Amino acid sequence: MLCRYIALFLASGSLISGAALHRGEVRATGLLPRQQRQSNSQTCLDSNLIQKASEKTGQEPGTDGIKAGQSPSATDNANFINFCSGQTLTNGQQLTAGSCNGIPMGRIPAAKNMISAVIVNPQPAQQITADQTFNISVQTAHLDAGFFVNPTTNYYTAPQDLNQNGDIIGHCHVTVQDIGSFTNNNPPDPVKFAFFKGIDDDGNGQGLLQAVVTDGLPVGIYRVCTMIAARNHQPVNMPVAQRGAQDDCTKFQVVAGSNNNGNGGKGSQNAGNAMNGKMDSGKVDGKATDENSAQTSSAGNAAAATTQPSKAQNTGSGSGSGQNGSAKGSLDFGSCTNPAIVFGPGFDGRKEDSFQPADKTQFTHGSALDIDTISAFMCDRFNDRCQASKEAIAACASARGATKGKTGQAAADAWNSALGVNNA
Ligand SMILES: [Cu+2]
Repeated sequence: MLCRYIALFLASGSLISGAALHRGEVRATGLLPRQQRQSNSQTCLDSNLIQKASEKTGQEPGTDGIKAGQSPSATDNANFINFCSGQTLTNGQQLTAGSCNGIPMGRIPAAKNMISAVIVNPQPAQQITADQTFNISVQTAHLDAGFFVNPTTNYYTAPQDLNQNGDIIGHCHVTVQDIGSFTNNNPPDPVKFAFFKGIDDDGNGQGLLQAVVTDGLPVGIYRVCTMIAARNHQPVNMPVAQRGAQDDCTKFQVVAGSNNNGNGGKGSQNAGNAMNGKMDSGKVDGKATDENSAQTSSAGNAAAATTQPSKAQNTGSGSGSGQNGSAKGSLDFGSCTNPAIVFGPGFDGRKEDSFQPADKTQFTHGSALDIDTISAFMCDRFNDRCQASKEAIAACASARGATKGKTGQAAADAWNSALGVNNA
């Protein structure tokens, strides 16, 4: 349905392209019956929403900011509402042959709400053992994470939107590609990736998001990047061009066996060979049509796998004092990846602040007003469901001790830092 009488609204009175008219219909005359106007109004652009800037190329003499070398902008007097006319519409699908999407960009955050991210794990050049489950962790700021629409039917079907704090509502993807060597100067083929995951939860509730790479990766040199998105999977739009990036990438190495040091060079040499055939190893076939295809189902089963992030793999980099989260990864939580507790308002519809597990999938417990209820439950889970290590179970008990006499956020902080999942 296209608006048939939009010309009425255009101050300039300019005509809409003939394509906007239904075949056989008479061009709008301004004499349409009232009833018909009302039924059409949903598909008409309000006249006060027309952005006049789109009428100009930006290269008109005397224009602000004009410089040699700039391109003229395409123009349209009606917000490009019919831009996709005659083309394949995206219409909610991930069309590998390409398409045209006519959905508006939506709400743009203030500069103080711009998204930023850093990959916490793996660290740059970190060596990870091949074929062993590990986590990709991303600390984000100003992303209201955990909002992830159906990627099969609603890809790009709605504009970017903001929450009540002005932060973009959406989620983060992580994508891992084999790059052969740390100094590879060839852009990797985006169709090929070794691991991909759209992270559909809000992690620890404080911006720390995780994806489990179940059964790890083959030997190789890899690049991992974030691709932060609004709710309908579109790349996020920011208010100013000059800024720090919203995404992060880092490069790391996957090495064979348990030997950590000394064989680094060998590992990189092997990587070149390992690269061939990796993509048809069955780990990932680069199926690009389904957002969370390759790894979502296995990530969902990660409860059955063992996660051992970065243990003994930090080659003397930073176990320094007071380093935020320095204990991270030093405890083996078994199949449970995120034993953090969060404190705040609105859990389970509560008005008052309360505690709850950051990951309610792994720790299936509702909110509680006292941390003890949650922490006791979680320590039980360490035992029976997560099958955490003895050390982690002991740490759980002492983390409960650490919360004694504390309330609110201080109690949650004490718990999280005792378990090395503190990232506030
Ligand atoms: Cu997505």
